[in-house]
Amino acid sequence: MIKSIHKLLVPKREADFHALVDFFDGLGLARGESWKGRRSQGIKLHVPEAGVEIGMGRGFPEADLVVECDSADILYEVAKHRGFRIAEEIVDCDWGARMFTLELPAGAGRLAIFSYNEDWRAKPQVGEGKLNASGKRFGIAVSRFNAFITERLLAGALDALRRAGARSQHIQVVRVPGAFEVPLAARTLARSGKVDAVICLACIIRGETSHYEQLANEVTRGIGQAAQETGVPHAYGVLTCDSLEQAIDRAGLKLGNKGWDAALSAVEMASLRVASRQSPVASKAGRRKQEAGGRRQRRRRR
Ligand code: INI
Repeated sequence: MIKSIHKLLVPKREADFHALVDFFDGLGLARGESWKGRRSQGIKLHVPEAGVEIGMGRGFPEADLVVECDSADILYEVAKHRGFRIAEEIVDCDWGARMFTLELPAGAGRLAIFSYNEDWRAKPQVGEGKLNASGKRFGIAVSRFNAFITERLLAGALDALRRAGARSQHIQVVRVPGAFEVPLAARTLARSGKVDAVICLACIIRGETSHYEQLANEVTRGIGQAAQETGVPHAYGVLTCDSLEQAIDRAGLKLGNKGWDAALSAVEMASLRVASRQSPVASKAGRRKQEAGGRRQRRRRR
């Protein structure tokens, strides 16, 4: 499973390093994992979607990186305001977009920025979350039973959250004895008003219990009910396997990591903000805290 793709920029001077970080930060990319060691330092700056585009023919921008945004005109103003070097002025493209080009700091190449015109694609009104966790808070309820597996699920979930831009201090982990206790811990996290989504991690193995079906059904039902009743998204990262080998495969080896997958679902659902702020059962205190948190965030963004 491929997890990410990044354009690598390695300037020689520290000043250029900071200039590049400030540049992408200024364009609104989310700061992700960073490190500073003896030999090197680095930081990842994320966008909700990335990939490789292969094209041939005419009409492509001459750039080392291409960014699609909601409004190229707004970013153009931002770029001018910040004194970024404009290589090509903003123009209408014959493929239904507005586009301009910037010189990257430190001679690191060129960046083309474009947005499609409103009427170019008849878009249906699709509500869809983004894989951007910056500013979002997460709760993780994880079972200690089969810790050999669940700790791998937890590591996968934390890795996914950090890569999506969540900050460590915005992630609260609660450990419980077994899968059966996960729904209650998840519901408690959801009702605290301190999280935008909850991730539930556990591992139930058929060979280890005669009441496998009942346990799996109850845990699934309990997590679903906690989500419905609190209005806070709950991601299901519970492995139900026939054997330990199957569990190992789904916890980071051959078949990916279910903790990672659940965390990304939580990020997407958190960004959808599904009615979690109008939960009918969330405690009054929790609601007040959530509302105050929302006001603080809005003030910070302005
Ligand atoms: N808990 C698990 O998380 N996985 C299992 O496979 C499991 N088995 O096999 O029984 C399990 N049992 C413990 C259960 O979740 C509760 O913690 C326990 O019954 C106390 O309430």
